[in-house]
Formats: sequence, structure tokens, C-alpha cells
Amino acid sequence: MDFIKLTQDGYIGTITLDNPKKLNALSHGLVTAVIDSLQQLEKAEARVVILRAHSGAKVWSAGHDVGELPEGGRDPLGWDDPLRHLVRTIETCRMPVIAMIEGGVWGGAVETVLACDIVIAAPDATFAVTPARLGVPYNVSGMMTFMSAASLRVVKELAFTAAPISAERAERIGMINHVVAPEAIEEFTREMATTIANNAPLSIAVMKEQLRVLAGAKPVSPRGFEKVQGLRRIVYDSHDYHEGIRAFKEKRRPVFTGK
Ligand code: LCV
Repeated sequence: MDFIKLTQDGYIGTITLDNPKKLNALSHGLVTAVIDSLQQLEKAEARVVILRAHSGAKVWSAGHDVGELPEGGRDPLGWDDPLRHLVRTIETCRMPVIAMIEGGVWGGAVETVLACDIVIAAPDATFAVTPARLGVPYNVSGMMTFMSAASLRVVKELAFTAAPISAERAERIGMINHVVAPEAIEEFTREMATTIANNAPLSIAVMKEQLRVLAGAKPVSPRGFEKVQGLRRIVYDSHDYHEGIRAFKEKRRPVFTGK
């Protein structure tokens, strides 16, 4: 597939951004390839996805493809913009997405990374929120993504300065999960992915959706609450729930089937 490399090893899918000549800019083509890959992995019953660039990448992604931004006269980040589709797909796909970061992350790519469920970065990774750098009015849900990942004060600093912050600072303020040395980051990420893949996929999928609904909806709407309750019932009525409880009582490893 152009723009990305897709692999699957058992329950673990890996999507590698692969358009280095354009610094993995989030062009319509690259975004479409990532979305298609997430949908393929969901169908192939992957239980966790690693989203990464090539080992040693100096730029993880340069952000929105500036060449595809309108010159003026229409919203540069409207509902149908590729970046908006990508963020929504990451947030709503059933399996957790782990962003494994090496190199610089710019603009809309920072929102893409923060929309992922877990972020593991090498020490050289940096994160720059760049609308102010381009005079772009960032969109509302994008701002919500940033506000879910960092304090309002930090979001203001990132947005107003458009300056990159280090992985070390991002971890210290809780914006990302771990900083891991480049020689260990692949193994570390894979171990976390394996741990997730060995847990109950239904329970994880519903907790991911629950957290999205709860974090996204300020007062939780009646429909949102009822949806969460209905989804939770699927889990506690499932074989996996029964198996998890039985295995614990019988002191053995559970065998989850996703049913
Ligand atoms: C298209 C690019 C890009 C690019 N698009 O290599 O968040 S918002 O609101 O801002 C949103 C709208 C958004 O995400 O906007 C994009 C935000 N991204 C940026 O501001 C990063 C822009 N790029 C850079 O600052 C540099 O390219 C970095 C620091 C990423 C890498 O610098 P380096 O010196 O290694 P070049 O700048 O020479 O870039 C290599 C080629 O990639 C193109 C760039 O125009 C150049 O093309 P040519 O070889 O044709 O000259 N390029 C870089 N970023 N976002 N194209």
C-alpha cells in the first residue's frame, strides 16, 4: 500500500507511516491509507494497533499536508477534512491504538498522536502544535483533543507559542505515557501491546468507548449514558466475562475468545 506499511502478527497490528520524502505529511492519500488499515485490522480481529514511523525517523509526521490546505475562503479543518476523519477513526476504532514516536511531530499530527490511546516516545521526540505558525483556526473537536491530553495552561502555551516541547516534558506533564530509549522502544511497545492483546478484548473495547463518551461529552447526554449501559451489558453477559471470573477463582490463565 502506498504511504504506509501494514503488518499483523497475531492480535497485534502495526501501521508504519512510509512517505519520508513528504515527511509523512498527513495528505489525503496517507490518511486514507491509515484509515483503511485500521478498518482492515478491525475486520482481521486485531486487538491492539501500533502506529509508528520508520526506526530512527527524524520527523514522525510533519502534520497536515500544507499543500492540501485551502488558500482561503473555506474552513481548512472542516468535518470532511482528511485529518478530521483520521482522528475520529482512531478514537472510535474498537482496538486500542498505541502511538510509538521517534522524531518530530507537527501540527495536526500532534492531535493525531494525542487521539491515540497510549503514547510511547523516544527521548528525541518533540511535539509542536502549529496553527499559530500557519495562521490556521484550529477546529473545536481538535481543541478538545488537546484539552483531554494536557492542562488548559499547557494547551495555551503549546498553541500560542507553536514551539516544540520535548518528550521528557510531555511525559512529566502527563501528555504522553512513557519515554523509552530508542534501542528499547520497539521491545517496550511490543510488550505493552502483547499484554493488552492477552486481556479481554470486549471489556477493553467497551472501556475505550466509555472513556471516549465520558471524556467527550461534557454533561453526559441521556442517549450517551444509555449507550454506555447497553455496551457494558454486552460485556457482563459475555463468555469472556464469565471465563475471566472463573479463571481467577480456579487460579489459571483465562482464555478469551472475544465472544
Ligand atoms: C507539506 C511539507 C510539510 C507539510 N506539508 O525538511 O496544526 S495546523 O493547524 O498547523 C495544521 C493545518 C497542520 O498540521 O499544518 C502543518 C503543520 N506542520 C508544520 O508546521 C511543519 C512544517 N515543516 C517543517 O517545519 C519542516 O519541514 C520540518 C521541521 C518538519 C522538517 O524540516 P527539514 O529541514 O528536515 P524540509 O523543511 O526541507 O522539508 C522537506 C520537504 O517536505 C515538505 C517541505 O516543503 C519540503 O518540500 P521540498 O523538498 O519540496 O522543498 N514539507 C515539510 N512539511 N506539513 N509539505
